[in-house]
Amino acid sequence: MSRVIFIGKTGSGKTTLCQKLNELEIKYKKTQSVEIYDNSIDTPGEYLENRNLYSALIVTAADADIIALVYDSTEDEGYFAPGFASMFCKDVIGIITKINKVSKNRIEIAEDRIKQAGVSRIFKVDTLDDVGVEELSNYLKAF
Ligand SMILES: Nc1nc2c(ncn2[C@@H]2O[C@H](COP(=O)(O)OP(=O)(O)O)[C@@H](O)[C@H]2O)c(=O)[nH]1
Ligand SMILES: [Mg+2]
Repeated sequence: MSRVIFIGKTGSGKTTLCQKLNELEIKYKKTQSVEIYDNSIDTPGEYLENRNLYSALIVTAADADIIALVYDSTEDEGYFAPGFASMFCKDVIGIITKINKVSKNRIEIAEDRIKQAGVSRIFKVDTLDDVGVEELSNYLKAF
């Protein structure tokens, strides 16, 4: 299995995805630093929210095979600037989370924004409800 790094705002669902994909108990824990799991790398939301920390993201991403931009469909503000994905010279995918909590329209807005960031593929999941996670997991396993 390839190693994926999750990048996204605080609260977007990165840690929950790590726990789910690594078959761990799902429990809330604030991510204070980079955390390495068997097949995933979890990052604190601050790395994305603070531009001065972009270099930390790039260095941390060097250890991953795939970059996943995690986008919370319940949030109004998009944090990924157009072309954000080109910072990394690797496959960059987009993951839209919490899709069971929002209307179709909001998911489309999220898709639009994350497409502009330059992702190669988009996965739509609700990790807590176990929607779309298998498809994502299969993609990562086959990569
Ligand atoms: N309904 C729903 N809640 C989610 C989902 N993913 C994460 N959450 C919740 O959102 C909150 C933040 O998740 P967390 O994984 O800690 O976000 P992180 O800051 O990106 O690591 C937690 O209360 C999770 O239970 C999802 O797909 N659906
Ligand atoms: Mg976290």
